[in-house]
Amino acid sequence: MALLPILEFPDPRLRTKAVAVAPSELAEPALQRLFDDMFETMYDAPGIGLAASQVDVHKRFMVIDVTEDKSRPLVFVNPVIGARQGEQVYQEGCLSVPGIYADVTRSDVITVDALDRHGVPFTLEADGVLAVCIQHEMDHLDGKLFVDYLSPLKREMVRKKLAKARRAA
Ligand code: GNR
Ligand code: NI
Repeated sequence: MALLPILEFPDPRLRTKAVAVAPSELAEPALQRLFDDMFETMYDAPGIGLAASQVDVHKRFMVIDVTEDKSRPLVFVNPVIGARQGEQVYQEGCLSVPGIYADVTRSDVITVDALDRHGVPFTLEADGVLAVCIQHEMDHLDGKLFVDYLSPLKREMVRKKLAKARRAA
């Protein structure tokens, strides 16, 4: 197991659009190890989700666990949202935008189709923070960050704040 470095805004690699995983890749030990390393990295951070894009792997998968006791680790490979209902506002953060929090409006209830880590298809209806997290991670796979929902001025303030924090560190 290993902790992986997480790319941080405004790293241009975070803008890469991830490509679909071929189901045969799921038989590769290296990819299974990467899932485990992503869970370890996410739990260590700590965070509730981590997209492959954030660890500079531009393939369509993410790991999520929104429980307090790490009891529901979920892997989503090639996720697609099939249905959405309503809206919710949630104060989001992101491991790639450390220390920044902002309200984002997203769908309230979603139905997502994906493969699990072994290539078995599943459908999940999600609401609340799980629905927020799935949408946040799927944005990463498309090269999108939650700060993109802010005004350009606020996004520039975020960039400067992170640059200053890095200089201080
Ligand atoms: O750990 C995380 N917390 C979080 C809180 C509110 C909305 C979304 C998230 S996801 C984030 C981890 C992360 O950056 N995933 O990409
Ligand atoms: Ni994020």
